[in-house]
Amino acid sequence: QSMEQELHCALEQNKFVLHYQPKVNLETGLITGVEALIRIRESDNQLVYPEHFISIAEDCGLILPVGRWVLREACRQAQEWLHAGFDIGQIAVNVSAREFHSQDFLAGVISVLNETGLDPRRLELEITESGLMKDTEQLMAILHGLKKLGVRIAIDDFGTGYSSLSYLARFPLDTLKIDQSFVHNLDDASRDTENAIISAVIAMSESLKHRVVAEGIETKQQLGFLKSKNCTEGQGYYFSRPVAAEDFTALMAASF
Ligand code: G
Ligand code: G
Ligand code: MN
Ligand code: NA
Repeated sequence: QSMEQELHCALEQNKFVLHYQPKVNLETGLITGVEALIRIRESDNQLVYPEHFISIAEDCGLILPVGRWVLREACRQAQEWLHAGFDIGQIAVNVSAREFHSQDFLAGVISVLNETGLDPRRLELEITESGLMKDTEQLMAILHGLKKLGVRIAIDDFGTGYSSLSYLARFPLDTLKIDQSFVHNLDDASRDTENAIISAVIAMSESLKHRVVAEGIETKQQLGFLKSKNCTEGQGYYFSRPVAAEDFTALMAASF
């Protein structure tokens, strides 16, 4: 069976699941947000990870229904946690360039928010730099439309694309997520470069009044370095791997 067939099948038979990873305040360790990450659950309970199917879904167009499912399920789950009294901060959803540029993207977001009753200010959309590379009026209209609703916009994997800072500064963004490669390489001989890049991104987000989130924190040393650079938020295995919804509930219950 081809992956494309498997994706069709996963949609029809409800085989997608979301796992959740916390974003934390690096000073207090408290949860500031939660990122939803998609997987396919096979009939034998094995998980298939997005690296094996997201680019295929993008190529064949199935990313549109898949993305809609992700958005709806993430908003539904966020609303459930909020009703149960857990302050999850924002729920963050990854959005592919192809979804973001589709005609009815904004209408889709509005309809999911209405359906689930989630406060738009609770939603953050993560888009990669390449997703913002088409400088069209339509792109600006979508960004401002989201902004007007109160939905936050984050740039994911920041530092790995080729967009110029002057280009990025024109967009109404809320958050920059420092790509995990910079954080991981802090341990290597090349750390002067990573050090400089991370410092520059943090300085830039301060002056643009954006929030900054460091991704892929795995060690106490990496955490210490980021704190010394006044990085306020982070995410990574050091705090928690992405986990199933019920495990995320337990994690929140334990931290209050
Ligand atoms: O855990 P991780 O393997 O979950 O994710 C790998 C990659 O897949 C990341 O780049 C992430 O942004 C992407 N990804 C995860 N979930 C989604 C999703 O729901 N939609 C899209 N478009 N990308 C996702
Ligand atoms: O591109 P995006 O940032 O959305 O993807 C996040 C990806 O990074 C997911 O695959 C997630 O499982 C993974 N991830 C999250 N934290 C860590 C970490 O501390 N180390 C590593 N190696 N991967 C991580
Ligand atoms: Mn992401
Ligand atoms: Na990222």
